[in-house]
Amino acid sequence: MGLLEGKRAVIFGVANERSIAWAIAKTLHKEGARCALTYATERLKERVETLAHSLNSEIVLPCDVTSDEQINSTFSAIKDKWQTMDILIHSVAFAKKEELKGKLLDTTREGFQIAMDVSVYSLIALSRQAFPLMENTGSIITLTYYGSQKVVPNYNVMGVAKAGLEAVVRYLAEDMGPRGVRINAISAGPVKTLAAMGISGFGEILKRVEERAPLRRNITQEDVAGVALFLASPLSEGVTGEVIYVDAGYNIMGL
Ligand code: NAD
Ligand code: IMJ
Repeated sequence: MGLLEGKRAVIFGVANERSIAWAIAKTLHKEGARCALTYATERLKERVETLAHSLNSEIVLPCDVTSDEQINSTFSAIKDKWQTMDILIHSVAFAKKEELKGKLLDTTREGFQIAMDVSVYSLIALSRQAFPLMENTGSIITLTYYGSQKVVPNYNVMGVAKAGLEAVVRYLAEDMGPRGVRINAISAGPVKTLAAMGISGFGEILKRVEERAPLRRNITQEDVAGVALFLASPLSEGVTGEVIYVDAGYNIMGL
């Protein structure tokens, strides 16, 4: 018997087979969960459908999280097909590439708004829709990064967004806790995904982690998926509002 037998998960953030959300989807499926996948743009439709079919996933829906209309139709489709759900995975972030270099000082109002809307407000909007479908139990999981706590070169507006995201996790934990719905963040170490492509100096960052992290290695998408499984399952029934680091221990070091 899997840890998630009979559970239903809705997963946001699969773009390709390297996506952290994809590793999470595979792990939840292996433990018996049924998975619905969503994709951000038509360009991703075919790839995400192919990945979904490999998990016998019966639900694949378009959802750009900046659109209230698309969020509404996604959750009404879930309600029609499943009536209830148990797990929500939020593995979504975006900032304009110009904002992820140079100085935070040069962040534009528009660049700030986009990063906050896609990467932070979306967790509130998706949670609000998922909450009524979760019946006296439920687990919501989002992905964050250490650049929310300490200055990481070039992370800039995304660091500010992730700080906001982590605060959202705490406030929503209090809002939803009384009905048994939990929400937590996983703070992942750097991983080579689409979201890490073209980031200048990413190779050096990976090397630095390998040299300095207590485990002397980088993490994989599967390392993240293992902790997501724990957070999605009854093993973590007493845990909510937390940020759990999956970074080979990098964040504990002082020097
Ligand atoms: P990824 O590019 O595979 O995933 C990011 C996802 O966000 C994509 O699927 C993309 O389609 C989606 N997205 C962007 N704009 C969207 C929109 N408007 N509507 C709906 N979806 C949208 O990369 P990833 O590394 O798997 O990133 C997933 C999460 O993990 C992100 O929150 C990221 O900040 C976080 N994270 C990544 C790393 C890393 O080093 N890769 C480290 C820590 C945290
Ligand atoms: C991203 C930028 C700068 C430094 C970075 C990252 N470091 C890490 C990341 C050190 C690990 C990856 N990360 C944690 C993210 O959250 C990435 C988010 C992201 C990436 C892109 C790239 C392509 C694009 N917009 C993006 N928006 C958000 O156009």
